[in-house]
Amino acid sequence: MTDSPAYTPPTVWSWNKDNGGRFANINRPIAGPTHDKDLPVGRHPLQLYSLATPNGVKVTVMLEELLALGHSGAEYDAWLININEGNQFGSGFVAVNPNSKIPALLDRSGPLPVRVFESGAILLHLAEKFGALLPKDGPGRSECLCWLFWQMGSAPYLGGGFGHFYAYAPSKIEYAIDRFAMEAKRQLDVLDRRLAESAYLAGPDYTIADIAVWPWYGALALGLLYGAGEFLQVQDYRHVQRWARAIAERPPVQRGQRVNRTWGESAGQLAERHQASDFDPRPSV
Ligand SMILES: N[C@@H](CCC(=O)N[C@@H](CS)C(=O)NCC(=O)O)C(=O)O
Repeated sequence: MTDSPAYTPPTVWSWNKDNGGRFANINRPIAGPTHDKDLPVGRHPLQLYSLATPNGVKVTVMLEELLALGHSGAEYDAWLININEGNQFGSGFVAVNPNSKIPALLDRSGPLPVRVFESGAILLHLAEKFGALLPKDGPGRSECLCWLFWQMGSAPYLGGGFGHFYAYAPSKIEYAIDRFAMEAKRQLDVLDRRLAESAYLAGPDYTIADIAVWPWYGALALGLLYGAGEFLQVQDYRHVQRWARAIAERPPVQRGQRVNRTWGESAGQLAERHQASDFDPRPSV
C-alpha cells in the first residue's frame, strides 16, 4: 500500500471550510435553514421536491410506476431542488425535511398536509397509500421490507464511501478506496446471490425493494455510476446484470430517470414535471 500524508487529529475537531472537497460549498456541521425560502406548490395532491440523483430517482420511478398502473391519484408536481446551490437549506425545504436532503414529499391529499422524508419512507408511504408494489402480507412483504431497508443501510457505503473516495475526494487514498471497493463488491455479491434464486428482490414480482435498489446497484452494474464499472468488474455479477437490464427497459423507469434531471443529454432532462405531457418531445426552435 502507498503511504498517505501523515495526519494526526487534533484533540477537538474544528470546521475547515476550505478543505477543498467536491461538496465543500454545501457541507457543514450544523443543521437547520440558512435562508428564508418558501417552496412552490402545484395543483396535484403530491408535491415532490427533489433532484435526479439515485435517491431522487427512486421516488420519481415509483410515481411513474403508480401512474402506469392506473393510479391517477399519484399525479404529482416535481420541483427542482438544486443541492449544489444549497436549495436544501431553504426554510421551506427544511420544514418538509429537517435533514436537508432530497427527496422530500408533501402529501396534500388529506385534511392536513403530511410531510415524508427519507426515500425509503416515501416509497413505503406511496406503496401503502395506493396498495401497490408491496406484497400485502406474508413472507413476500417481509422480504420486500428487508431489501428496502437493506438498501437504505447499504447505499451510504457505496455512495458516501466508495463513490466519494473513488470519484470525488481531492486526493486518491488507497486505504479508503480499497476498503469501500471491497464493501461495494461484497454488496454486489449479496444481490447477485439473491437474484440467482429469485426474479426480483422480494420474489417473483417487481416491488418497491427493486425500485429502491436499482438506481444505486442497477446503475453501478450497468457502468453508469462513478465510471467504476471496469474497476469493480461489474459484468461478473450475472444475475444483477439480468435484473438491472430488465428494470432499465421499463418505460416508467425511463420516464422517472428524466424527472428533475438537469445534466447529461438534453433529451434525458426534465427539470420539473407537472403533467404526463411534460415528457413529450419539444419541437425544436
Ligand atoms: N437517506 C436519505 C439520503 C438522501 C441523500 O443523501 N440525498 C442527497 C442527494 S442523493 C442530498 O440531498 N444531499 C445534499 C446534502 O447533503 O446537502 C434518503 O434516502 O432519502
